[in-house]
Amino acid sequence: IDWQQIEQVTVLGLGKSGCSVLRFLLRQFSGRIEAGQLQVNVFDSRADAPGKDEAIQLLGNEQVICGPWGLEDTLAADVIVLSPGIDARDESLELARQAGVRVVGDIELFAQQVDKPVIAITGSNGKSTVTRMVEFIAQQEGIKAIAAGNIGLPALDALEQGADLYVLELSSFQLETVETLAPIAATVLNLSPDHLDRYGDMQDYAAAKLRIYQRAAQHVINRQQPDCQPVNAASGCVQRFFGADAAAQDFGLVQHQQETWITHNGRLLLGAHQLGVQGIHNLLNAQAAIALAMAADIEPNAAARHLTRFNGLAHRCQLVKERDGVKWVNDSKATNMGATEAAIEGMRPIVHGKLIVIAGGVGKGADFTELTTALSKVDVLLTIGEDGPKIGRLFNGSRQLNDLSAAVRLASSLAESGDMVLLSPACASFDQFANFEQRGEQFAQLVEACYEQSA
Ligand code: UMA
Ligand code: ADP
Repeated sequence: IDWQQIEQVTVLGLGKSGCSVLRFLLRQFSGRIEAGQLQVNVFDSRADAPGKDEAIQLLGNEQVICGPWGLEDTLAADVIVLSPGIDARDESLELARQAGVRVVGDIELFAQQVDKPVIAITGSNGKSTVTRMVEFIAQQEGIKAIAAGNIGLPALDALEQGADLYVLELSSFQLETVETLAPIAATVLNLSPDHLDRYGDMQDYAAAKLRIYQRAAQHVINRQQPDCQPVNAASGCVQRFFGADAAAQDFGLVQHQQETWITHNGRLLLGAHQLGVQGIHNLLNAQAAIALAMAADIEPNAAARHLTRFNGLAHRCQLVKERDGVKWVNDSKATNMGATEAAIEGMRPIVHGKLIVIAGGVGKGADFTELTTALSKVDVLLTIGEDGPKIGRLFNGSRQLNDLSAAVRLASSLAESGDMVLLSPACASFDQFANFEQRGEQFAQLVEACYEQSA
């Protein structure tokens, strides 16, 4: 973007990304903005947009519009900076694009400014875990690394803080508007149905994710998922592969003395027992993180050693209570089928009694039949939320409850020593909760309350 030529920027959305974009524009162009040479307008369809007060403070009342925008607004801009939560297929955006208006996101603005290496991570599941793993490995090596993007800290705010390595978690929405991002390494960890309310089909969703590979110097590739493979690679691009199979080259998994091990180039690198996170899916996450760190010149042996001290993230298969032989596991971050499938597959081998699963919420257009195989490994299924019944239909004898509290109480009355109760909703939370964090925290509190009452 040749900013000297730009006279009007329209920022759509006043959440975290939108506010970070406003702060960025004011940092970069305060002179031109004050002189009236560059006009910045911002829209948010919510009357009580989260960033409204900050935006008014930064831009003044006139420039901040909380209410719907129309074609005349999008056509008036030279550049539109779109928040990821806003559907880029919106007609007023489509027509503006056709009329020559540049439509970008915060990540593209970041890409045009950043002068330090970037590692970029996407996938349907595991993004946050791998992002934190890479950040942790790099920090342990003494590199000033910051994790940003979809993980919560807007990329432009991270840029303002300054780092020597940016580890970006990117969603398909963010990738839709990325053009020039050139990471030192990029990965699409895996693909399973998600966000199908925003995409025509899986191909559209995959195409958005695969954009991450476009200008990456190194590709970290899931060997076992053909739809995750980059469409093409520039000459000189280094490709490293990972997967749950045995592999003579790059990263694989083998059984050795009754334990699963990650191998690198055929040699044992890291045993499952040495990792603080459980399940095959986390071994794949570790492989990807080690492979990505190699692009920052970190030796696989060193990266693996650091990962032995990496404790998992909250709300991802997190043990929140163990009492009277019953394990309570919070996997509230499982907002799609792939995550719940991984949780059930990962937990089943370590549960000697019943596996009691609580699922349901907002299904985002998913066809849950793909969960049938995983659900066949479950002993009791309790469902909640608007799409709970869609999941319940796949399981003989499932029970739909009014809310999480009722589900926890019923689970508690059913659970005996050796059992596990796993909250892994396969759904978004916003029908009954503010977000997945609140759902997970409530779960932990409800579990505590059960034991307090019975004490
Ligand atoms: N808005 C509109 N019209 C719409 C939709 C939204 O005006 O049609 C407004 C909302 O009223 C709100 C603002 O846009 O005020 C919210 O913007 P946003 O939904 O793009 O969210 P941000 O607060 O900017 O947060 C975004 C990411 N959110 C989404 O992609 C939905 C955050 O990821 C990310 O952490 C943050 O940028 C910083 O980079 C969250 C997420 O849920 C965790 N991501 C999805 C996921 O992981 O599945 C993709
Ligand atoms: P994301 O940022 O992509 O949502 P997280 O690391 O936050 O990923 O994990 C989200 C959910 O997916 C959690 O329920 C977690 O247990 C599960 N999960 C993590 N890694 C994987 C993986 N590689 N494959 C499938 N599920 C995974």
